[in-house]
Amino acid sequence: MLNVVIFGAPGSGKGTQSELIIKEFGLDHISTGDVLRAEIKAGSELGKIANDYITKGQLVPDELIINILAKVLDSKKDSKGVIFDGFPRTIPQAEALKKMLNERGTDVTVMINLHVDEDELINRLLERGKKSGRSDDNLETIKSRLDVYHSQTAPLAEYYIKEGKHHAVKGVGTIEEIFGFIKEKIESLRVNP
Ligand code: B4P
Repeated sequence: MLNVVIFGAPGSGKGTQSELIIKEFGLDHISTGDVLRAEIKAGSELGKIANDYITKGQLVPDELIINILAKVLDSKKDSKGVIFDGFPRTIPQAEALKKMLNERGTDVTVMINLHVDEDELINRLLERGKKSGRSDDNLETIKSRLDVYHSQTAPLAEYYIKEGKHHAVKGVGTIEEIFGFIKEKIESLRVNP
C-alpha cells in the first residue's frame, strides 16, 4: 500500500494537494477535518464536542480522533493506499497511526511536509474564511491554531525524520507547481519503495 501523510500548518494546502494526489494516484482520502465538519453538520454528539474545540482553534482530544480514524480506516480495507490529510497532528496520534497500520500489515510510506510562511498562511485562511463560513477561519482563531500547530504538531517533523519518512516540500507557488514536487516524490517511491 502507498500511504501518504500530508502535513503542514493550517492553510498550508493539505486539502488542496490531497485532491490532486487522489486524482493522480487513485488513493483513498481520509481528512479528519472533513470527518469532524460532517459530524458537526449532522448535529451528532461527537460533532457537538468537536465544535467546541474547533471554534477555539484547539485540537480535538487524541482519544476521540484516534477512535474515529480506526473506524474510517476499517472502511478502506481494500484500498491500494490512503492519503492521511490532517492526521496525525500530535505524537500520540502518530504512534497510534503506526500501530494501526502495522496491525494491518502496512505502514506510512512518506510524510510530505508543506512549508509556508506565517503571513501567507494567515492571508490564505482569511481569504478562505470569506467563502467557507468555517467557524475557525477568523483572525483570532487562526492565531490560536498557529500556536497549537507550533507547540503540538510541528514536533512531528522530527518523529518522521527519525522514521526516515520525512520529505519537505516548498508550499508556496502555484498549486500545480507544488503538486509537481509532490508527484515527483511519490513516483520515485513507487519505483524504489
Ligand atoms: P483541517 O480541516 O485539517 O484544515 P486546515 O489545516 O485548516 O487546512 P489545509 O491545510 O487543509 O488547507 P487548504 O488546502 O484548505 O483542520 C481543521 C480543524 O479540525 C483543526 O484546527 C482541528 O481543530 C480539527 N482537527 C482536524 N484533524 C485533527 C486531528 N488529527 N486531531 C485533532 N484535531 C483535528 O488551504 C487553505 C486555503 O489556501 C484554501 O482556501 C486554498 O484554496 C488556499 N491555497 C492552497 N494552496 C494554495 C497555494 N499554493 N497558493 C495560494 N492559495 C492556496
